[in-house]
Amino acid sequence: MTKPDGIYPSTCWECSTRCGSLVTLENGHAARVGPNPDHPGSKGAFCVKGIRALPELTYSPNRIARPMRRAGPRGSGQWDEISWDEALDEMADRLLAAREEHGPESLIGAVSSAFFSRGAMVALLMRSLGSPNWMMNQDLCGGCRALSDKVTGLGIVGGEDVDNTRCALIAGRNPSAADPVQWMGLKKVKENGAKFIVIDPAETPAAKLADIWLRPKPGSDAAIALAMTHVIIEEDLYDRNFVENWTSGFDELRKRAAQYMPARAAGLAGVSADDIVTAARLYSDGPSCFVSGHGIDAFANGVQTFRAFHCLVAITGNIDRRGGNIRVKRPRGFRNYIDILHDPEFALLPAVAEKALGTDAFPLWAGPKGWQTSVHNPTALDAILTGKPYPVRAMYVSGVNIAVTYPDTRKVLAALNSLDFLAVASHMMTPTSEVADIVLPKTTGLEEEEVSLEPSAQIVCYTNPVKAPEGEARTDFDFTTDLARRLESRGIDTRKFFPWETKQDFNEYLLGDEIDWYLLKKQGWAPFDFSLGNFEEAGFRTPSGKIELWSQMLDDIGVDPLPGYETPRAEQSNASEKRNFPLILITGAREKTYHHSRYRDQAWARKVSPFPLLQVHPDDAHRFDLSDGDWVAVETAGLKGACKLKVAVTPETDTGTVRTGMGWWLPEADGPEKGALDVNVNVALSYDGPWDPVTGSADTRGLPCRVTPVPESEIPMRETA
Ligand SMILES: Nc1nc2c(c(=O)[nH]1)N[C@H]1C(S)=C(S)[C@@H](COP(=O)(O)OP(=O)(O)OC[C@H]3O[C@@H](n4cnc5c(=O)[nH]c(N)nc54)[C@H](O)[C@@H]3O)O[C@H]1N2
Ligand SMILES: Nc1nc2c(c(=O)[nH]1)N[C@H]1C(S)=C(S)[C@@H](COP(=O)(O)OP(=O)(O)OC[C@H]3O[C@@H](n4cnc5c(=O)[nH]c(N)nc54)[C@H](O)[C@@H]3O)O[C@H]1N2
Ligand code: SF4
Ligand SMILES: [Mo]
Repeated sequence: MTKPDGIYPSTCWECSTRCGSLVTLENGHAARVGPNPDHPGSKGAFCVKGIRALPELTYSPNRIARPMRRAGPRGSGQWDEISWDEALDEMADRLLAAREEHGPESLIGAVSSAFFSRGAMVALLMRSLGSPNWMMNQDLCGGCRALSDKVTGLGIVGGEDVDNTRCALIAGRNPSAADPVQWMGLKKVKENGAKFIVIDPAETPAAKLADIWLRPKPGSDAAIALAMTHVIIEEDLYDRNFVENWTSGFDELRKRAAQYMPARAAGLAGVSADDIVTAARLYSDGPSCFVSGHGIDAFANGVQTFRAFHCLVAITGNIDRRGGNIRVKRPRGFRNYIDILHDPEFALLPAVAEKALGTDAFPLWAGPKGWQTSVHNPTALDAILTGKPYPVRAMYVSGVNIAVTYPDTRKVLAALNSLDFLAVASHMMTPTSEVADIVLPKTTGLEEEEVSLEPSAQIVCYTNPVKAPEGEARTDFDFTTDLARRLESRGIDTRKFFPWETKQDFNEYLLGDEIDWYLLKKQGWAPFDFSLGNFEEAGFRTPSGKIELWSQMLDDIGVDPLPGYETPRAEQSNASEKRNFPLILITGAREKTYHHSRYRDQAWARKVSPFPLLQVHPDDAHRFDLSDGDWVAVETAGLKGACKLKVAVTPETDTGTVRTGMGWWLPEADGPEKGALDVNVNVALSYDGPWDPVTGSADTRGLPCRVTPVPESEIPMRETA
């Protein structure tokens, strides 16, 4: 129901930064969305996606208004609008038909992460049908960081106290584009005298402000972190007290780090040894805050790279102190979505849970002991295509655009097209929903209620459903529970997994008993009590009960228990590969206007960022005879396909390294792929490995590539839409 006109404190739900917002309702219309200056988490920071993209998405003529059923051949673009009853009954029948014919594990879900409530809904729906299989895209996102954090026992993901730090170590992170709150905080502490150490092959806005900027070869960061560790130990700059009381494996780490003398690491990473030494001294003079990002995650050595940095954070005692990396705190009784998935009450029988695809190879990632209990995506895609180790025939996708955001677009589309049944919940038609059998219309962040924990500010945030949904859109909670009830009436015991009647019940269940609901709703956030450095009381969740510099959990699965460096992918190439693929590709550089594949139909965004760009260093432009504005085809050594991008000649990227974004497709283009086979960088990437031995992450950066001109007749777009 639309609320009376007025100004409502809420939380922007477009990304995991969760800025505090103020939504103005005028004549029942969300006329303005803007920052909430009184919000203790975001402190008035906000971005254009919250101001422009969210309301525009909500009122977009492109929004899916009603459930739809495919009316022609798959991908033909022919749809019949149907009622929710028809859509959910058909979904229940088709999922049960696949289950009957091929077994419960032939059903699979897909979602972006368990961070949002839809993640829990997808996983619980699969479980209620007896399937342990659901994909999430965290192997491509923060999965390596999360796993390293977990096996090391830190619990610091999201707890960067940049506001109070004296030194920020910013590695593989471009906060100016990715996170306005973090970026505002960083700029402010810098003005107040804090130091920046930036490790990034690109000259980002943070690198421009840096006291020391290390420009490594992509994928070589572990060498730098280990060398910094060596210097800090050798020069006795570590926190002896903290190490003795709260860590294990220090001697082993010391010996490992001693293999990375600054001169050697400098050679491996292509940076200066003096800079490594200066960075180590600066970082040890804390409190220092490790600010990490996707640039050192999501690649085949991501966990070991993060382990090297996480051990550095630990031996300098920068854990759970002001200005350092704060351990995640929670209100009493609070549960996040991941807690639900690990709660025995919602568990499958062990024999069923262990069937999750990829559990054998990646037990700390997939299956019952896995980080979020999901599957290894490439193994799941292979199962869909080959029927091995068992058939996977029906899929439910919610809140992820996998035909654009997973590597190897052709393979992903082949897998989706081969399914017996595909249902997709989305706001608008995407390359993923175009090949569905049933499409479900979703509410936006102005139309649904969400609660979530903000670990860096120690508050709980509230997203206020200020207006009634457009058309017949419903929330993920609402229609998934409805579907579960329909499955129940068909004889499946889904109630155990969906005990809540309303979203409000569900949110109250998550909140526990400390948070004041009234206050939360009224001001859009609520504080809770917490203390820093309570190691005695809270402990560390590792086998030894300490921070494990030498990791028992990694040793148990046959992975190096100490952080290690591995020769980057591009340097492992043989001579002929180096000749054929002379450049190194970085993907994923964020654009302020877009959130991954979202908002690609919004005119203002396309005006600001009209083209998918490939940054090329002036030296390489000269070497390969490329000019600003040329259209080129980028192919990687896996030879999966070619992505067409427009050259931007700039010294922002390093010599020998070309850098692009991600998420491009063209809502206005013909065919079900809508440009996903043309301008989407994932068409050129492989998902077939090498994989990180812990998370199964594939390389989305550091890839050997080549760049060739695109003939005039094959240029995919002329100007803005
Ligand atoms: N506007 C906007 N904001 C977003 C998003 C969005 O799509 N749009 N997405 C959100 C999400 S889900 C995520 S995961 C984050 C991602 O945002 P970030 O965590 O900042 O990640 P990236 O922009 O992929 O990469 C950060 C930096 O890593 C560098 N890099 C690449 N390879 C290497 C390497 O080998 N070593 C080092 N040291 N650096 C390297 C890149 O040059 C880049 O400057 O952004 C979030 N915020
Ligand atoms: N090559 C390469 N690939 C990458 C990356 C990279 O750097 N390089 N980055 C990776 C990273 S870090 C990430 S996080 C992923 C992002 O991958 P995705 O999660 O696929 O990205 P989005 O474009 O945000 O897709 C979200 C979709 O869900 C819909 N949606 C949004 N909110 C809701 C909701 O509440 N309910 C439902 N049902 N639908 C909703 C949106 O309309 C949109 O279609 O991409 C990964 N892929
Ligand atoms: S950074 Fe932008 S999109 Fe993300 S929560 Fe804040 S305002 Fe919303
Ligand atoms: Mo991400």
